[in-house]
Amino acid sequence: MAKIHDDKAFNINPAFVLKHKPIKPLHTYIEGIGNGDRFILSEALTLIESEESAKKEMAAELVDHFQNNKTAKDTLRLAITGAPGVGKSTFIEYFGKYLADKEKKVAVLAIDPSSQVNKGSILGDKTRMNLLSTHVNAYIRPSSAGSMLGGVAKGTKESILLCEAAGYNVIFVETVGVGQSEFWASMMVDMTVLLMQPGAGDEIQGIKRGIMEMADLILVNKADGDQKNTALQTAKAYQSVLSLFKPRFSNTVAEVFTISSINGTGFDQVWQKIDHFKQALIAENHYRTNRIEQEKFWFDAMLKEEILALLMKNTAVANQIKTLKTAIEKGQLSSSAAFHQLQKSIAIALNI
Ligand SMILES: Nc1nc2c(ncn2[C@@H]2O[C@H](COP(=O)(O)OP(=O)(O)OP(=O)(O)O)[C@@H](O)[C@H]2O)c(=O)[nH]1
Ligand SMILES: [Mg+2]
Repeated sequence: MAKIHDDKAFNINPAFVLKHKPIKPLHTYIEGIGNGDRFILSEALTLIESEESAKKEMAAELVDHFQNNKTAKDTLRLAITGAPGVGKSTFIEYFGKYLADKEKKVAVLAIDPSSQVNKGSILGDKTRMNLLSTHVNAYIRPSSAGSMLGGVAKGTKESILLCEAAGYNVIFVETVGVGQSEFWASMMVDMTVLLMQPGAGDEIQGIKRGIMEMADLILVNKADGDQKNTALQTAKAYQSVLSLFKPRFSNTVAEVFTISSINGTGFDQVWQKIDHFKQALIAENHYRTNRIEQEKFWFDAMLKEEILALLMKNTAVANQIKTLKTAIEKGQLSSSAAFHQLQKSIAIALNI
């Protein structure tokens, strides 16, 4: 009976059961992922998201293994950004299906902001992607937004690598669409696609110039029904704005197209553009160098984020921080004087 109950729980709520599964030996994950086993892949991605040190270590070994034994070649990583409600999930679902029907192996790493509230245990309808999730060539993983680095689930970058090792060659990353998440997402992909609504100017859509500058392709979505002509005009307006920006890579040009995600209009043109973009990156060796630059960027980002957590593990340092904060609160110390004192303790702790 208990077995049946477990199976039911597995179907309803995969995250719940996976969290409690014991860690398997490294070779089981390596072989499973290498064979494209989705269940093993899902378990491995859960290890990446875990806060438990044994699981984290196993995840790091696994990521290391695939980083060093590049089985995946010529994959394409795409960030899909844009304001809330613009149609990111819809685009990924329909365009993903379009690619999966063409025998591309599509993985979707959707970042579900609502999972921060319910701890990633209940997948919202929005991230379920029913059409795509049942496709034999697709894999969908709504990440928990619980542990965030700059608005993007911390493990998303590693998750991309494992999906590629499992044979997926087009990876979509859907951003939360708030704050800095577009920037962080663009730092883990080869190409950034920005979706826009027909009609509204960029100030109305809350899209900042910086986000437009990061885009390699702008798609004015919902170019169907009454909105079709407006979408065409919007695309023209964005195209003229884009011409003011320098392309991100020397031999690429950012463009604006209109599409309808629900009708699939414009998908051929979008795919052609994406494929040309990738070929252009490969031709100039940007494809590889950009990914290496990104590795350096993430190392720095993690260094900044993690170093404080590491220091706080030293009791003397942690206690002094507490004491100094109290002194600042009482107006006895300025922040720079306090930091100066702290520097000495850190130097002792690190033996430098
Ligand atoms: N008419 C039309 N509606 C669309 C199209 N694409 C998306 N929509 C609708 O727009 C609404 C929002 O779509 P989502 O895909 O959830 O948008 P999103 O950008 O993922 O939203 P968040 O994840 O909340 O930021 C839904 O009601 C969709 O049905 C389209 O091409 N045409
Ligand atoms: Mg969405």
